[in-house]
Amino acid sequence: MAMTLEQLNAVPLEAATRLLAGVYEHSPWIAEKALAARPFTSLAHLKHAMTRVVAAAGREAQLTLIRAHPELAGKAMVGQALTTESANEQGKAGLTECSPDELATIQRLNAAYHEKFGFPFVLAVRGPRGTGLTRQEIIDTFERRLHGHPDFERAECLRNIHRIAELRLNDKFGAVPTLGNLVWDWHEELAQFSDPGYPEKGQLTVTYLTEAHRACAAQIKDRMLECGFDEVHIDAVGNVVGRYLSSDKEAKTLLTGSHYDTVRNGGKYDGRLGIFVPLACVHDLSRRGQRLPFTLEVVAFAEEEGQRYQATFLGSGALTGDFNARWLEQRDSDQISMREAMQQAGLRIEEIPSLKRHAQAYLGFVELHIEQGPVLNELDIPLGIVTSINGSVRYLAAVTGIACHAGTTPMDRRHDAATAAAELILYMEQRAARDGNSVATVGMLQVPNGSINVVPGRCEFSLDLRAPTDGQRDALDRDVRAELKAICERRGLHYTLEETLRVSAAPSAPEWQGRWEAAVAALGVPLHRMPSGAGHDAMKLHDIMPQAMLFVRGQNAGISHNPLESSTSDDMQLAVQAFSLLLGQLAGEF
Ligand code: HGY
Ligand code: MN
Ligand code: MN
Repeated sequence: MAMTLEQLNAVPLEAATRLLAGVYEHSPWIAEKALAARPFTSLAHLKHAMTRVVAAAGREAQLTLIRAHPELAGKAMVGQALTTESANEQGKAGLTECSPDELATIQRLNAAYHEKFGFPFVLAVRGPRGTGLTRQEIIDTFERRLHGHPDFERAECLRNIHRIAELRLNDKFGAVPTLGNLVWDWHEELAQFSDPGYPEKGQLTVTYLTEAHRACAAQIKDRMLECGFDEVHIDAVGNVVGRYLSSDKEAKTLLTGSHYDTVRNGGKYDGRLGIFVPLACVHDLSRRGQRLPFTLEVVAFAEEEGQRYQATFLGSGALTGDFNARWLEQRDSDQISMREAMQQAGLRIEEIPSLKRHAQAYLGFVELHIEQGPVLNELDIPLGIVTSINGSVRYLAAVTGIACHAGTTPMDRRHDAATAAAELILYMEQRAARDGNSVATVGMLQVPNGSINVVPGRCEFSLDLRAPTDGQRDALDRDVRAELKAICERRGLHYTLEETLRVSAAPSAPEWQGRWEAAVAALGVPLHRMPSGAGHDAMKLHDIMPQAMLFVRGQNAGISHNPLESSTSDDMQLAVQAFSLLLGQLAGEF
C-alpha cells in the first residue's frame, strides 16, 4: 500500500523513520534527521531535506554512507546478500545476467575504483528514466568515472545515492513521473535523427535545414497535433509553431518555446526540453478538456546554435523582426547558400518578414531550458530561477604571417600565425578570469592547409566573449581586441576580425521571474536564483517583450554541448508541474 505525505507528517518520529526505512542504504540516520523538517509539503521537499542532512553531515559520515553501499555485481550480489532494494535495482539493470566477460570487467573496475578512491563506485543503475541502464552503459560510466578526481567522485557518489533514494521514495509513495517519462521518451524519439556521418558514431548533430533537421520538424509537428494543439504549422524559416487557443477569442497570447537544432555531437536536451515540457502541459490540459483565458503559443525554433551557417538565433530572430536578409547568401562548408537550403526545404523566403510578432498581442515569453552547468547539480536542486542571461559577442578571426621552412627558419626570424593565436588565447583566459564571472572561449582553431614541417602562415579561430552586463562584456571585448592588435604588431603579423554575433544581456522581467518563483515554491523546491552563462532564444524575445526563464538541473555535473548531457524524468516531471503551475497562476490573474 503506497504511503502518503499526510501519513508521514502525522505519525510519531520513530514510526516515520520506520516508514522511510531502506531509502538510504543501511543509513536510517538520514531519514530520522530529515524528519525534523516536517511537515513536508511535497515529495520534492522531502527529497531535498534528506540531501541537506547528508550535505551537513561532514566528510567522514558521507564516506561511511558511500561505504554502506554494495559493489555493483560484487560479492554481495553473487552471495545474494544484497538488501531488497539493491537486489531489485541491480536486477533491473541486468547485473544478475552478466556474461563472464562483463562480470570480469565490472569486478576489475570495482577493484581499481576501490584501490584509487577507498570507497565503492556508486551508480544509480535504474538510470535517468528509472527503468534501468544497460550493462554497457554501466560499464562505460564506470570506466569514465574511474578517471575522475577524488573530490568529484565522492560528490558524484553522493548524488547517485540521492538519485537511488529518490527512486526508492517514488516506490514507497507510489509516485510515477508520468508526464516526465513522456517528455523523456519524446527526447529519445527525436534523437533518432542526426546529420550524415554522425549516427554511425552514435552522435547527435542536427544543423539547420538538413534532412535530419526536417525530420525533426515533422516529428515535432506531429507531436503537437497529438498533444491537442488547435493550430500547428511550419513557418518560413522552419520554426514549428503550435497554438493552443484560449476560450476567449480576443485573449492575448503567452509565447514559449526553445530550439531543436543542436551543436555538433551535442546533447539530447539542449533546447528540446523547452519545447517538450510545454507540449506535455498542453497534452495534460487537452486531455482534461481545459482551456486557458489566454492562447498558448509554443515555438520550436529552427536555428539557435549557428552551426551550419554563421547566423545564430535565426529562428527566434525571425519572430523579433531581426532576420537579416544578408544571411541568405551565407554558405555552408559545402558551399550551399542558406537561400538554396531554404528553397530545397520548400520554405517560402518571401514570407519571412511576416513572421515578426506584434508584441502588443502577447503577454510575454517564458523559456524552460536545461541549466547547461554544474550549479543546480551541486546544490541537489532540480529547478533554478534565471535572473539574467549573459550578454555575448562573437567573432571569426584570422591571423596572417609567413609560412616558411620549420627546419631552417630561426626562432627569431618567424612570423608564426599559430603562436600569435596561442598567445592571445592565454591572454583571454586570464583576462576573463580576472572579472570572476566573465567567460572567453576559442572554440574553433585551425591552421588551414597546414603541414607538419611548415611554420603556420595563417591561423583561423573563433572568439566567444560573455559577461552578465553589456558594460562588462564590452570592457572584456575592448581588452581582447587591443591585445590581438598588440600581439600582431609585435610579431609583424596582420589580422582580420569579423563580428558574427552581438547580443545584449537580458535581465528577467520581474513579474515573470516572480511567476516562476511562485511555481517553484509551490512545488516545495527551494528557490535558487542564478544568471545564465549560456545564450538562449529568450534573449532575442527580450528585445520585444518581457521574458523570464526556468532552468532544469543537468546530470553528469550539468555537462552540455556534449553527449553526456542528461536529465532525469523526475526532474522533467517537476518541470512540467512548474510550467503547469505558472499557467494556472497566470490564468488566475485574468
Ligand atoms: O552558445 C550558447 O550559449 C547557446 O547554447 N547557443
Ligand atoms: Mn546550446
Ligand atoms: Mn540551448
